[in-house]
Amino acid sequence: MIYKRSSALFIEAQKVLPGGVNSPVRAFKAVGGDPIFAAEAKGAYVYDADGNKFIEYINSWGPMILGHAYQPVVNAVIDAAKKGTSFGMPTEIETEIAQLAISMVPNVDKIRFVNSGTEACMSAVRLARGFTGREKIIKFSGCYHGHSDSFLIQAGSGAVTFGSPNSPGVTRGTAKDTLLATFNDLENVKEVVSQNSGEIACIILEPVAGNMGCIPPAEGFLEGLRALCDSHGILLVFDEVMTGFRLTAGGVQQSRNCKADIVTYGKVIGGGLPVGAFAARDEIMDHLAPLGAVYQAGTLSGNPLAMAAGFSLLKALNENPSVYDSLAKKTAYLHKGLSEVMHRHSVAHTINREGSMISIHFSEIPVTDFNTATNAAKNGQFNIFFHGMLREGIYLAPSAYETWFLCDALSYDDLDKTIAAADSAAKLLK
Ligand code: HOZ
Repeated sequence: MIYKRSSALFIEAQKVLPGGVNSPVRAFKAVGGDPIFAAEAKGAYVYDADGNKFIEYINSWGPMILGHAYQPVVNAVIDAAKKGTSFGMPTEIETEIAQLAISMVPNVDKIRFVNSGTEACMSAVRLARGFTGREKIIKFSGCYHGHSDSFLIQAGSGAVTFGSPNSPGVTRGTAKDTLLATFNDLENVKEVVSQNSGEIACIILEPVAGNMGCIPPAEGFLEGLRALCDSHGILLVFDEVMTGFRLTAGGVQQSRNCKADIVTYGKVIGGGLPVGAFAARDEIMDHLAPLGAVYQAGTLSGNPLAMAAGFSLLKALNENPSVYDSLAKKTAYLHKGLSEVMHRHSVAHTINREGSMISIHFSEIPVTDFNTATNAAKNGQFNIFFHGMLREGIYLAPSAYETWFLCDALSYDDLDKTIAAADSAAKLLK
């Protein structure tokens, strides 16, 4: 493939944007080479600035669950834009999407819309602190909750990809209130809780981790956290920015039958426009301004274009719940195909999958937490595989720490092409 135009665009971009991008992972620094500039996308395919076509598994890092440029979403955005792009006043569509979202998700009474997953998680923690009157939080190494200061401690995603899981700029004062625990290790969490008895406002986690590759929770882990929180007056916060409305309509709360106290959303809930949200029962949400004293606000929160996009995507999912089954079957098919390829070429690997999220770690030992994910990422195999796949027209997220997201626009023929591409790429691996 020729990337002449993308390379030229990257040269220009670097003069005016730090690293040529507005979000670090996109820069390809982790995998080497120049980033590919997207020009347009439809369904399961993205077309770059040089006209190359890719079957892709980023799907805007999650939102495009029904594929790119999904017609009802496009129509909703156009219709909304014609009526005005932002008012800074309440609009009817905000209540409509809130009613719909709440009806799809278990255990929440009210929802507040913001502009990103980062904002949602940042606000959820403030709410947890305001509600409990406590200051410390527990997060898990390798979980990523956006880039607000409290979370850039052993963070996954781009933060670890670029070697700054603990970012400079985060003050010691902030860092000391974030306690770290090991994902899937309940005993470790219990220890942290007992060492900080009465001081912890919340435990926040991605209940299916997606920022150290895909790592599902071990049997009993979420239930154990729930019980621990209940016995210590701690709020359990599920960051469902990736998993919400994706794994099932009700997210991990529904699929794993485990209730959280506050849930954060992003990605699918915005239909590909900048939307985040956090939701909880009335007794918690009513602490939020203007009802309560915990402050949170935003000029573009509940933006009519973003709400229209999110509403039409949620509506489509709500009206056709079989899409989750279809996605899970496609993901299982891909899993099987990839696994056969890796075995055929004797490549040490672990594939983790949950619903329509999947990732491959080039490790022969199970990948269950940040340490095992990091050990797998270190061997450089992913980068070779990534470029091998790209050459075959398959666009994966450019980091060993990111999850692949499937969209339902993918056909079985696309999946077969992906498996065939993996067969070629696996030949390059040691
Ligand atoms: N941190 C995001 C993935 N987990 C990357 C977002 C982007 O670059 O668009």
